[in-house]
Amino acid sequence: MSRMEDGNIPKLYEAFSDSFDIGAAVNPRTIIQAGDLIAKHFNSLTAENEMKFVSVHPAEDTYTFEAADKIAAFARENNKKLRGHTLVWHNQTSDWLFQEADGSPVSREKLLDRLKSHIDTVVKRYKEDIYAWDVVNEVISDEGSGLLRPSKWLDIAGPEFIAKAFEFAHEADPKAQLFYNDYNESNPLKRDKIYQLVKNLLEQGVPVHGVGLQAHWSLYSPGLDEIRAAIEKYASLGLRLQLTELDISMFRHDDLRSDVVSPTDEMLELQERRYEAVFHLLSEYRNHIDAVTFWGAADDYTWLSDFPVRGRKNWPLLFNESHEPKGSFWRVIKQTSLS
Ligand code: HXH
Repeated sequence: MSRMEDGNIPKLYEAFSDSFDIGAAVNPRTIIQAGDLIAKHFNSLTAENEMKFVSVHPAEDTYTFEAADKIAAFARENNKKLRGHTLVWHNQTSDWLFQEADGSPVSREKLLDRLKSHIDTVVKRYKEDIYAWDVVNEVISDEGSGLLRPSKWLDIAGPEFIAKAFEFAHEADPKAQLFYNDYNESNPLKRDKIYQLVKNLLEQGVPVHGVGLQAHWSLYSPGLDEIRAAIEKYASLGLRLQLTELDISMFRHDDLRSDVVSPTDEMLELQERRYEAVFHLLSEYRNHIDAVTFWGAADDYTWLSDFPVRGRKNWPLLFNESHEPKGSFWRVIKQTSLS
């Protein structure tokens, strides 16, 4: 794509300015390698990994904010909104948090004290930058009738760690919008459990303001009817909704082939149709949805090129490996007045 041609490409976020913000997950490499693309097309950013517990708080007395600060500075310099991701999670969380110096488990009280201190430090640091936090990520179990996923959080603190996290975050920044965030959010069984959790929190007066639908989808699932039903169910709680980590994988979740080295024409065409249908649906629910954030910017770097098959490329985003708009980009733009 030459610089001249770039002038004819509408800015993605401007095309959706009547509907919702358009975000991208970024990291210190992508803000350099794809900085122009990110600055042009997205008006909201999320740090892919750099604000997670293990990244900012590797030891009890050590906070490491360099990478997160770079992302916050990039957002500030380019007038982008910033979402915080994530305060409480069972992954990418430092082991020290759950242990005494001798390796024995900490008491409930100590774990909750540490949680408060972590949330206070991180949320206050980015108070001027971050308008919304994913406070609790992925605590619902995928299968079976049990509500909460087994975790050290649950073992040590009991289910109240969830409400506590929202309360601590609200105390640290009363203006921040606080989200519960999860994947498989459109699966009916998990959807109903997420709904139940958030409803219980609201009934207890816990400060939860939104549900984040991660939206790690594929060409094949979930169905549009399931996405619609999930949006309606979460919206019925009176909360704001965001798609927080959207990507559309070329592979079914149980497709573990490792010999596909470039997207086939069929994959690209199915993806175009899927993105068009998804954004058509999202536009219909724009009164409930405040932001749609992609989990990446362009296909040259996506976490899906390592998950679930290490080293297998995937092409889940709207811009190709050369940062050019894909057919899917134009189908998404087609939903808007800028087409
Ligand atoms: C997200 N998890 C995280 O929120 C984000 O922080 C990270 O950068 C990328 C993705 C999504 C996810 C959840 C579970 C998972 C893989 C990805 O693993 C399983 C998925 C299905 C069934 C079992 C495990």
